[in-house]
Amino acid sequence: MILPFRAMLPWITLALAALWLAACSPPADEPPAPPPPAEEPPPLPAPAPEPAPAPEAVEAADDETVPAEEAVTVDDAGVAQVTIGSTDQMQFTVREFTVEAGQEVELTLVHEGRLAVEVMGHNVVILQPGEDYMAFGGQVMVEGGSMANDYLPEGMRDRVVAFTRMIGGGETDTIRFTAPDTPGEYPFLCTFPGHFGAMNGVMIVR
Ligand SMILES: [Cu+2]
Repeated sequence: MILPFRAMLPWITLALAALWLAACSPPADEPPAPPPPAEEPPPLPAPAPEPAPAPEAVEAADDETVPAEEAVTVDDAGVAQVTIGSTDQMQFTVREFTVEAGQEVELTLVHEGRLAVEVMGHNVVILQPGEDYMAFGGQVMVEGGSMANDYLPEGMRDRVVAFTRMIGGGETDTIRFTAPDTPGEYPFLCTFPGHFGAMNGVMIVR
């Protein structure tokens, strides 16, 4: 049956009131509304950026060291040709090379950097076997090493097989000497103050 609107009004009002009550005041025995769902988990962190390339200095030190077996070429006259690079990062590019006992050796030191000799000077000083390059390098200053004597005091030169002069960025120095007749390990170093800890190597005579 169809009631007139006026007759339905109280019911409608009641129903609306009930809805309003239900919406606004949940029954006491109902558990509290669950907390709103947790926020969306934060997005995964973006993939880490590519690591920055290592500074050139470090790469140069590691990548440009010439293997001992490639450090020497023998020319038509039988002379062992050795080129040792040196850098503004205080590194030798050759840390070991081998020559024959009594062989003629032509050794070229190249300063591949740009810094002046007073700041980043390098030389190659080859010591007698049994010498300790750390002890020798430390003694240079005690014995009066200076730019004037290429950081190789006169009184220490009898402990040396051969040596280049001290050079700065862009310079080279070539020396020629006869490899000792005694096979063994002949340490070499740069005698510029503070360099011998990083700038050292060994000439092997066989
Ligand atoms: Cu040096």
